[in-house]
Amino acid sequence: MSRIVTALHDGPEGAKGQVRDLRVRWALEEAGLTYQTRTFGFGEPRKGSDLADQPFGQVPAYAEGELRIFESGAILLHIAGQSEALLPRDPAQAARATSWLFAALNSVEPVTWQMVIMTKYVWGDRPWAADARAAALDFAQGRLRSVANWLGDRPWLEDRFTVGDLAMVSVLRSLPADYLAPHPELQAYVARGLARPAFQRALTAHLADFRHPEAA
Ligand SMILES: N[C@@H](CCC(=O)N[C@@H](CS)C(=O)NCC(=O)O)C(=O)O
Repeated sequence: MSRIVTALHDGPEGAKGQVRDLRVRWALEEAGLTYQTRTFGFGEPRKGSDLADQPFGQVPAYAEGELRIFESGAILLHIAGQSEALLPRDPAQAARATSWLFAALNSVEPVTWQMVIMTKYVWGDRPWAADARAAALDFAQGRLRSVANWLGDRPWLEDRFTVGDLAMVSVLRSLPADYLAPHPELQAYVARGLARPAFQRALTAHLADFRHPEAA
């Protein structure tokens, strides 16, 4: 079965090591599934490739045989469905893992990455940016506190590592270090996730694609 993940081979400062193909690669590595990548330049027109049919023109998109999927969350869920390493067989446990996948991408990522980073890098020169950033930070810290309280001293969000942790760690690791500083539980949790050999393999492959623009 062929599997292809779209990724970027260049991008703005800070994109390297952060683009969301990384979480898909991580899931594939955890599941022990092989894949190839197709890379694009940042903002490069992508017409002419069926994998460019990501409705928002973004990466990652994913092809598996004839199947085409977009949105990192949907891709993660699809991959997790193929591997007990990511999704427990027990339906109740699988539902909990799925809940955390959605929580990471729906309740945490928009308020942390989108709001906080947008007010700094994207809207940073607007006159209201500083106020918006302070408010966004405050709100985001509330969400981080909720995750930290849930986690307590447990290693993972539920009884074992699942795709929910993969998504949550992926979201949290993208934050500037000082955002996590008030939450040692989250710092330890992220460190645990990043120490997984599958993440390290995924990161190495992600960085390798960035280092070789001619690989497109
Ligand atoms: N909600 C989407 C967000 C995808 C996204 O933001 N992709 C960014 C990289 S992380 C992108 O493609 N940016 C480059 C571009 O739009 O050309 C997902 O989770 O897949």
